[in-house]
Amino acid sequence: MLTIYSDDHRLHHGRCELIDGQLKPCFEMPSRADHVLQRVKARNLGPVLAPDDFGLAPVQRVHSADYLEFFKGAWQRWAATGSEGDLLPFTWPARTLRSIKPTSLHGEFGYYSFDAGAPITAGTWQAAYSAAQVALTAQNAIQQDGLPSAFALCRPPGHHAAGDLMGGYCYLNNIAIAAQAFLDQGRKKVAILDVDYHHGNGTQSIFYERSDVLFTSIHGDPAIEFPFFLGYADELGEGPGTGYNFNYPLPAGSDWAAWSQALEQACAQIQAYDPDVVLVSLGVDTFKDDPISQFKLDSPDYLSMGARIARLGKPTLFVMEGGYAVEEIGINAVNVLEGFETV
Ligand code: Q9C
Ligand code: ZN
Repeated sequence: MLTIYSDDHRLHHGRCELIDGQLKPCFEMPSRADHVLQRVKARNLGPVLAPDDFGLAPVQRVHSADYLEFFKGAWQRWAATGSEGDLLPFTWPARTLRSIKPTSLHGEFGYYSFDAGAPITAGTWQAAYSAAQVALTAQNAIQQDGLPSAFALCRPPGHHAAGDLMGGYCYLNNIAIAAQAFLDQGRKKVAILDVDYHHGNGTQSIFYERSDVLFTSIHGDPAIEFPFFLGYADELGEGPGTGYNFNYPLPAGSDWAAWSQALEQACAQIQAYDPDVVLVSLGVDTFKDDPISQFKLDSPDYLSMGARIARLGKPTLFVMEGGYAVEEIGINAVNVLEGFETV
């Protein structure tokens, strides 16, 4: 399988996040991508190529112009104040407040984010831009070159980012950008399968009112898990999108036996939809030793996951999302890809 990868991910390295009342080093760190790349090479998965540059137009198909302008310029505005720490938001337009856009940097950041988990550093824009290009290059390999599958080794991840919101370590929604590119290039129906431990709230919201993108997600029950405010089973889409959104929230402690049952249901929905292509939000934070998650998948389970996805029989684009057990992230992610290729 072809892998697309850019060293630019290294330009994004947040210092710390607030977790359990303490500031701890960011779980979403550069070594994550390094371990995945290392494993891709160790297993001879296939060629590794740098991304092409498709520019901002395909990114603008998913994210609003004002959001992109804010994100692109935020670090310069912050640096101009003489500040050296990461730029972090800390006030949001929650209930009883107005969803208006203030003019100050921190006001605007609150407007364009939903949590404090997406720090902006000097290189965050460039890293996120390149990650989107990684996804677009892998998409192009399937769409233009006719490859049956490809792996976009994106970092930072993307599935929590909505059209004009960052959060949950995500800035640009790489998989949504790739999905939209398929549609813009003539595909009629695409299905997204989100297997990250966390609900892909950004991806869901981007396509919630549309029938040309089927969104399915298996994740920790948002009643007890981030992102808390989206990802419930009764979210089925709206308007023309009604019946094209399926969430499978699972309890803490879910193992492969429980998880794979939800996968069967998601695959049945995808099969019934009969998409032209399948895109997989490949998070491996479902792993039993993940430091911020509560599922119990083991490394061999990821081979089975890949094999099941392959049996859908569709061109498939894998897009890297979460996974914070850094030592095992490469084994687990590449197991999905190798399991896919055994079918
Ligand atoms: N108590 C992705 O996997 N906060 N994002 C975790 C844990 C945010 C995860 C707090 C988790 C975001 C792409
Ligand atoms: Zn996750």
